[in-house]
Amino acid sequence: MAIESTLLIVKPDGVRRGLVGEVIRRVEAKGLTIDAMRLYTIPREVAEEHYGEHREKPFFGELVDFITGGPVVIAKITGEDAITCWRTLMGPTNPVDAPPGSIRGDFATLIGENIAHGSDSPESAARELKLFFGE
Ligand code: D4T
Repeated sequence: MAIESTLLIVKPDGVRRGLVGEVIRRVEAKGLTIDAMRLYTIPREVAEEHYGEHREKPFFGELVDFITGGPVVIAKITGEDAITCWRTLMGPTNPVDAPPGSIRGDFATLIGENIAHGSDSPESAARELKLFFGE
């Protein structure tokens, strides 16, 4: 158990569908704190760095096109085990496997349009918060 900060992104599909309020409501209801938040259109080079681990994957081009294709909401959220808490609120990456009650389980069917992002480790959180908030 430790106080952590992590990166939250409401992806372009979530913003387009008017789900920002619903996502943030769940984060606040869980007890996590929003330290910073803003609407942002991700530049291509930032998206390519963010998803660098997937550079060789067949879905990389589509992934970058998608995440840069409209405004997102980025937030720094903090709390007890915030990295795991936020990933549990989202549910598994593939919405088909995500249980009802999770964000992806309740609102998505496609792996390429899965509403939200969360850092997957303390190392990723540090890297991603620096990339998006410069801290
Ligand atoms: P993000 O980073 O979007 O929160 O996703 P995850 O951390 O949950 O999952 P990930 O890094 O494995 O995948 C990143 C991103 O790529 C999309 N994706 C993934 C896809 O379009 N097709 C695929 O086959 C996979 C594995 C979805 C999330």
